[in-house]
Amino acid sequence: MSTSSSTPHAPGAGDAQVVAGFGVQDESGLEVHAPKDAAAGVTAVRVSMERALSHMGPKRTGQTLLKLNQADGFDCMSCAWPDPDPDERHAAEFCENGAKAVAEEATRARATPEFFARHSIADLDAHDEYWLGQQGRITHPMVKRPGGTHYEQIGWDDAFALVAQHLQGLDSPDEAIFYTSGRASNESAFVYQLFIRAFGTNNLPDCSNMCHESTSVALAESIGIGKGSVSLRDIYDAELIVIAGQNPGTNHPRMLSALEIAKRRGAKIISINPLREAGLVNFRNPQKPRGVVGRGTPIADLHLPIRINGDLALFQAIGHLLEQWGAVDSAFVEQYTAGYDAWAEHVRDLDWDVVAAATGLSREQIEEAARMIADSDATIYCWAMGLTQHRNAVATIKEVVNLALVRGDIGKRGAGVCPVRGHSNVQGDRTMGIWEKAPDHFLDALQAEFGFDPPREHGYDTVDAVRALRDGKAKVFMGLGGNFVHAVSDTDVAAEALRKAELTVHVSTKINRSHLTHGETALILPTLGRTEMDVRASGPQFVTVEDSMSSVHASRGPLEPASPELRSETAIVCGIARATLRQDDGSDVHGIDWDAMAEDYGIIRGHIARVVPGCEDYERKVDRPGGFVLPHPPRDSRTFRTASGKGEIAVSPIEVLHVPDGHLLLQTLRSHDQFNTTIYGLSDRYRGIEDARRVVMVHPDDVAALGWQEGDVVDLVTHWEDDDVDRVAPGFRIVSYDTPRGTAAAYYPETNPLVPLDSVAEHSNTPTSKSVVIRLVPPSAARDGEGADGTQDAAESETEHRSRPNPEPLHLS
Ligand SMILES: Nc1nc2c(c(=O)[nH]1)N[C@H]1C(S)=C(S)[C@@H](COP(=O)(O)OP(=O)(O)OC[C@H]3O[C@@H](n4cnc5c(=O)[nH]c(N)nc54)[C@H](O)[C@@H]3O)O[C@H]1N2
Ligand SMILES: Nc1nc2c(c(=O)[nH]1)N[C@H]1C(S)=C(S)[C@@H](COP(=O)(O)OP(=O)(O)OC[C@H]3O[C@@H](n4cnc5c(=O)[nH]c(N)nc54)[C@H](O)[C@@H]3O)O[C@H]1N2
Ligand code: SF4
Ligand SMILES: [Mo]
Repeated sequence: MSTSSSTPHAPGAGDAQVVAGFGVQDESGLEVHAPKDAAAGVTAVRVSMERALSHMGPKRTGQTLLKLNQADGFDCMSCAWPDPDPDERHAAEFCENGAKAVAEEATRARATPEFFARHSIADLDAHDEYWLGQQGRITHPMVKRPGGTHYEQIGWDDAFALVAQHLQGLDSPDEAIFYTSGRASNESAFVYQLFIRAFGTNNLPDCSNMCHESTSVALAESIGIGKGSVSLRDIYDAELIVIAGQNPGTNHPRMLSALEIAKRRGAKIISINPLREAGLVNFRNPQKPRGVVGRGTPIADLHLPIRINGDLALFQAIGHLLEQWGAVDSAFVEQYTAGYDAWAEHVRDLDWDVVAAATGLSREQIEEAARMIADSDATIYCWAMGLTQHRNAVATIKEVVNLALVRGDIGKRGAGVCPVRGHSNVQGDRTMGIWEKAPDHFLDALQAEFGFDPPREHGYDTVDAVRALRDGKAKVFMGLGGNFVHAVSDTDVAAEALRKAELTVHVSTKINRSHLTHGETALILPTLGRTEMDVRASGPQFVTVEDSMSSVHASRGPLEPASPELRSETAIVCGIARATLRQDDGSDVHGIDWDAMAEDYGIIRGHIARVVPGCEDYERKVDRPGGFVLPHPPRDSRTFRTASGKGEIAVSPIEVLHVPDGHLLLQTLRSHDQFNTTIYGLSDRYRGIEDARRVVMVHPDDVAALGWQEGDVVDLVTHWEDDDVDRVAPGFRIVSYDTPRGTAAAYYPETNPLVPLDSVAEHSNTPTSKSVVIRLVPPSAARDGEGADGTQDAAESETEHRSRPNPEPLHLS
């Protein structure tokens, strides 16, 4: 065992130090280095190529990467960052994490029926997400029958009949839940919501409920549309870009190329983040000599190391200063907004002590940011999960919009609001009607097109879906992509809920935890991915997607499918719909021709053109290079379809999250080597953390003040007063890290057991994954054995949820 040094792990700290030999998990190989101060560069290129070659081999690597994000190729399935105009694209128009996503999908590994015969479900469930993902693409439809221990092969028609039989047997269509993850194409999403509504429910939870729902709610109320108002061109033209609660170097890497262009044209950048994320410090563009051999491009001009959840207070303090300085666009406010006076009165009353407590920032730091905003004639506000996953997330985002509105930064070149979406087509899925609260005008259009009366009552979102399964109100769960049980909060509760289902159905590319946390009967329906050719009876098909900036375009996969048995998501959904809604004479209840849509996606696009606002003439517009941009009234004409017909400036009280002594405020975030619940590897390169995921990053002074040392193994415990349960995520190693005092960070999904199901954002019901109050306690092994300190606290409460430790260390030695 190597020895540890307790040198604080802060930027600039020295060479690599190996931390091992502590506590109960010394077999894992955690390695801690100083965090990087630049993102991308040649290492990113090397890692992309290594990953691609090892998973796909040279031929598939060439076939895929050269078609990635090209106008005649396929859309990157990783994040929703937009592509430059077709004439501005490079031959290699992708990033390291795009290449990893492609490699993960286009891998040569296969999980065949023989594989499932060799491994019982219990056996598979003993492995971690990384191992599961490495087993490769699922090749055949698989079923687990009641009482069965293994998944066995099943034919497609039998699988569809099985789903139909369960759905038809329900007392009400509302006993079924249909989840969507944001990788589904517009075509598959459209037929999916059509089927679900034709079946008779609005139970359409999606990953957005856990992601940017707070954004959608806040923007819809403030500016009348739940989407961002900027284009890539605006980013290039901005004078100032504010990036709050987002880690683009890892999660939207090509955003750095856009920021680099903006910087070189004179833009300033403010980063608001508890962590000094590498991509926000410096970008080494591998496409440019300065990124390969030079010093790269410094990104943030000002970094505000905000305390977790301090953003509402920060933006309000900035509003206060702008109002005080008279740095308000009065003409814009007068003509286009409502609520200014009440807001001005509210922010005039600001209490700087409260701001200091909430943000952990000095008044000078906040004034510097406000001055930069006051001096800019075109500011863009970008944000992601660091703002959306808190109790007050909707209020926080409205406060961001307030700044854009009082400065006249909406509907102006180089300015606007820019929520940066996660999944590559999460925004498109919503546009296509994947929404448990779809508005009446959408349902009216559906009715006019298809002649049936869609249900109007709102359905379950993700949190309500778990509650419904838990309480026996829902009996069938279907997921179009995603890994529901591992993505949603309160893992133990969610797993128990899903296991109560009579039927679980997953349309998936690869094995994941949700297949192993199954209902009495369970189906895995393997599907084509974006990298693959989709040939139907009418010929080769393409699909369409919408990026974070409302640009819609076509995607065509270049590869032979991973198995001849695979079907497209669209064909699978149509198959289930046909089987479920078929009458005795073989016709569809509502006369919908599912077979025709499955064979020719052009027919679906014809329906989309007539049902979805802004999609008129869809077929022609999507198939031109670069596609088209959907209308956005505030951006296009400063038209606000809100209650008042104007941009609403909202008033929100600041509340400071109370963190008792001896506790920390934990955020759960992504490493550089994962896509949500898919774990590509164990390297969080930019943060200098290698070969381990069960780590908790804590400020060195807090580590000492709490009586620990770096490398100690602890359990993370949170106490949720509402149910008086201690939730425990066991076995995390402490890494000293430059995060504000009193805060901590650890990876998702390992930390999901800590987020109580009922701990959600007000108005959006999004789990509060970025503000969990925790204690570090001695590991359960020590507590169970000797009653060491901490035992008392954990044992006091009535119940304790202890999540099964992820068996990761086995794979780390
Ligand atoms: N490679 C890769 N790409 C991805 C994904 C992936 O897993 N891997 N996931 C995709 C998806 S679905 C999404 S939604 C996006 C997510 O993209 P991000 O939102 O960038 O993802 P997170 O890792 O959750 O990072 C949140 C960031 O917010 C900061 N933060 C946390 N709490 C606060 C706070 O209270 N205030 C402020 N100001 N900052 C805070 C964190 O330090 C971190 O930098 O990425 C998408 N792209
Ligand atoms: N604690 C905590 N929890 C979080 C978050 C957090 O920051 N912290 N983030 C939340 C966010 S932002 C999100 S978006 C959710 C993510 O929630 P999900 O979208 O449900 O999760 P993913 O991990 O993206 O789903 C991965 C699975 O999708 C399947 N898949 C991959 N490609 C395809 C495809 O082309 N078609 C089909 N049908 N299936 C495919 C594979 O089987 C893979 O296992 O998690 C949320 N949960
Ligand atoms: S920025 Fe996002 S969409 Fe673009 S290549 Fe990278 S991962 Fe893919
Ligand atoms: Mo997301």
